[in-house]
Amino acid sequence: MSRMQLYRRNGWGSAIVEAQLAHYGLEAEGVEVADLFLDSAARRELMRISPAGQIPVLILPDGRVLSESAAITLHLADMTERDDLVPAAGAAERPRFLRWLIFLVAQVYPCFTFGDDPARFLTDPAAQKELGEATTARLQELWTALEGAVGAPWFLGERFSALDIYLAVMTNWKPGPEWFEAHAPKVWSIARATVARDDLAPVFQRNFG
Ligand SMILES: N[C@@H](CCC(=O)N[C@@H](CS)C(=O)NCC(=O)O)C(=O)O
Repeated sequence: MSRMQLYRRNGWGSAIVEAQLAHYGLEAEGVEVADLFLDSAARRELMRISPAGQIPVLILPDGRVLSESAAITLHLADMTERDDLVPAAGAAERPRFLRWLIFLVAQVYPCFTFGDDPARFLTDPAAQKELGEATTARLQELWTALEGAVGAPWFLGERFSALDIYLAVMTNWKPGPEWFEAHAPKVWSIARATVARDDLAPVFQRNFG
C-alpha cells in the first residue's frame, strides 16, 4: 500500500491537516502546490482532483481523493478509530463540535475565497475594493461570534479537539494576529496554546515561522 499524499503550501489550509497528521503520528508525502492565486495552470491542474481548485487535498493510500478540510478531519478520526480530535458519535460534545467545525469551513473560509482576490469575480476596481472590505468586516463579525462560543482552555472546554487546530491556523490570516489579540482574546489564547503543543509546534514552525 502506498503512502498518503497531502497537497500543501506553507501557511495555507493544508496546515490544518498537517497538524492532525502530526497529532495522530501519521505520515503523508507533501506535494507542493504553487500560489493558486497567481498560477492559473497550477489551479487548473489541481481542479482535476479538487473541484474548487483549493487545498488541502489528501490522497488516501488506496488512491481515493479527499478534498475539504472538514471531510478530511472526520475521515482521519474514522481511519484511526480515535476520538481525541473529533468527539465520537454519541459523545456529549459532538453536536457542538460539528456545529462549529461546519461554521469554520462554511462561513469563515468563504470570506477568503471571495475576499482574497476580488478581481477574480469583479472587473470594476471600486467593486473589488468594496468586496475586499466587506469580507474583512464579515470575518470580524464571524470571529466575534466565535469569541462568544469558545470555552477554556480549549474550544470545547476541558478537551482538546480539531477545532483548536483550526483556530491556531486561521488566526494567522485576516483580520490578522493583532486584531485577534485585541478583539478575540479567548480565541487567541486557544490558538497560542495549540501552537505550543509539543506534537504540533514543528508543524506551526514550518508553516508560519
Ligand atoms: N472549504 C475548503 C476551503 C479551502 C481553501 O479555501 N483553501 C485555500 C487555501 S487556505 C485555497 O486553496 N485557495 C485557493 C483558491 O481559492 O483559489 C476546505 O475547508 O478545505
